[in-house]
Amino acid sequence: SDPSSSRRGAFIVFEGLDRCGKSTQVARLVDRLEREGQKARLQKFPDRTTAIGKMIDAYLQSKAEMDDHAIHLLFSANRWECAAAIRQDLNRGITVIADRYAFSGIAFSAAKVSRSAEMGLPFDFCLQPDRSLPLPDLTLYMSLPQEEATQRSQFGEERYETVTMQQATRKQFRLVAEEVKKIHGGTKWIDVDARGTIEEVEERIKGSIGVLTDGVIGRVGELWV
Ligand code: 2DT
Ligand code: MG
Repeated sequence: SDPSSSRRGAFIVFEGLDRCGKSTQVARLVDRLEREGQKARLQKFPDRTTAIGKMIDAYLQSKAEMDDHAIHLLFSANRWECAAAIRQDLNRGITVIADRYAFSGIAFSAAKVSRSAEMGLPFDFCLQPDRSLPLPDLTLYMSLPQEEATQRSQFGEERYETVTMQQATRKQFRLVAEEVKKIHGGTKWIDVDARGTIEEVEERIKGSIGVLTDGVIGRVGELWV
């Protein structure tokens, strides 16, 4: 029998702070794969098109207020409502490229400084709702020094787009990376230098992904399990 039939699509996640070039690179990668005749699709998180996504969108635009725990759970629920389709596509041989995932969920929520306490939500609390979601085969963390991120362009108007919040989130992303390496091993998370031109960064990403987009052998794993 055809050995390639046992391969499934790869689940590749892009993470990073605002203005690191994530969305540009994700779009270019999906374009390239399609040009090469591979089956690939983009999955944006938050997916603002669903009913839950619309609540998240209102919150991010400060059109709605919400308890920190409640919005954290909505971000996770937004992933859960897409989880079955991701798994199904992977098993059909489609490479799924995600623009943000559970790691943004943890880093941003844990970075919040509430008025009542000097800390964000407890790290463990932030981790739990995403437990057993599809496990990314690779997470590319696009790493950009704060000064360079600030130079690239002004932040937008959305909640979290402040230097204070970005710096706190940067620290939490380090802890998230440690957790991924501890639970899932060192090959699942790669820091990519996001400095330089779009083409330079694209080349680095291509090198990090390697042959993953040719397909993966083995079942889709479960996050934090
Ligand atoms: P975009 O600018 O990429 O649309 O993200 N966020 C994202 C969270 O706080 N929790 C999550 O689970 C996810 C996926 C990061 C909008 C903002 O939402 C934050 C930035
Ligand atoms: Mg944004």
